[in-house]
Amino acid sequence: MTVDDTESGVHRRFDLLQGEWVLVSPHRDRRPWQGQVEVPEPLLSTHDPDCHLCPGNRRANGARNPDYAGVFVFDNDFPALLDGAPEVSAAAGMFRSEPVRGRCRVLCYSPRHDQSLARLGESGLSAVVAAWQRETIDLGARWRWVQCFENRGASMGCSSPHPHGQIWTMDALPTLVRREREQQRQYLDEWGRGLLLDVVAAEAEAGTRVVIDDRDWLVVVPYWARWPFETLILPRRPMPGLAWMGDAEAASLAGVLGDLFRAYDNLFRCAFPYSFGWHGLPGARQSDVAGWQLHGHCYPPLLRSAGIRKFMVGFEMLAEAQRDITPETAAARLRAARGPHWQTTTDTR
Ligand code: H2U
Ligand code: ZN
Repeated sequence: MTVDDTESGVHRRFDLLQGEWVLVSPHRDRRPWQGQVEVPEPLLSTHDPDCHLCPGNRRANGARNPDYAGVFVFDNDFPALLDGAPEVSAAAGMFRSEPVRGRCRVLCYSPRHDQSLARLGESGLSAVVAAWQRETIDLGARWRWVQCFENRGASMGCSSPHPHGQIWTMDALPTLVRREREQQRQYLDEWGRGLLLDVVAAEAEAGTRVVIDDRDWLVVVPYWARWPFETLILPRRPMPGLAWMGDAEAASLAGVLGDLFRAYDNLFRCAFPYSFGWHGLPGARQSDVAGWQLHGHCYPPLLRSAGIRKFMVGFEMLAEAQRDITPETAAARLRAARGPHWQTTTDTR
């Protein structure tokens, strides 16, 4: 089956990075929808006196934020992982457990409450890219895994509209990361080449799933995407993690991210929700490096409009992931949505 005749045919695609099948049912986004409709994000002011993340404001634990001007990084006041002596010991057998340590940080992208990756502009985005790189290198000296990520929008469980992401570290490899490491290792053993470098070459040649074709980066809706408008951000050269990225690549990444997140916002003319994050090695541990290539995953839930999202429930929870439009259609729609942010012409702030 070629890519072109998949629009009408139900089929499965294999996710080489996670080692899982994805069911593709292209016709299914035409089914009637009388279910939940997402509420649009409200218009935001540049500063919100009640926001825990705005400059000069008090956080939930009473600490006061500095009057910061660029990015601002602090230790999460409600961390999911703790850096102290473990309070539990390992247990073997049926009910297996192990202690885990880590540190959680919060990264505010901008002092402006109404900003977002889509609207930061290149200098603002460059500061965010530099912060991801700096934090990863600093934290990577101590921790086995450093996870930079962002949940954007109330529908993704984001707790505050202030533009921010999070950084969690762990002294173990998280489950999904371990799986991707095994897949990349296996591919290297079998083919003698890096999986994601081969994906870059194949996607660039096919072109149908490419969203942004930059000199240093390629953004695609991956062949095996689960979420309707899911994208994968890939460096064009071997690059195990953010620490390996050069200045020119960091600058082009800032441009690429602005381009991508504007396209998302433009697609349904809304503050497009998503979970986004980097999978990159924090340091040069030899055993982890084999075949590993840095990549960014963007998982946005919206399907048909600003109000109608894809739910990963039922069959997806019990059997396997299923998508409703083809990755090729999604990529074409994202390509068409690229350009200036839809609010730049109507925004008078
Ligand atoms: P999310 O919006 O993705 O939940 O991230 C916000 C994080 O900021 C969240 O983990 C932290 C929360 O614990 N936070 C603080 O550390 N201090 C605060 O005063 C508010 C929120
Ligand atoms: Zn704020």
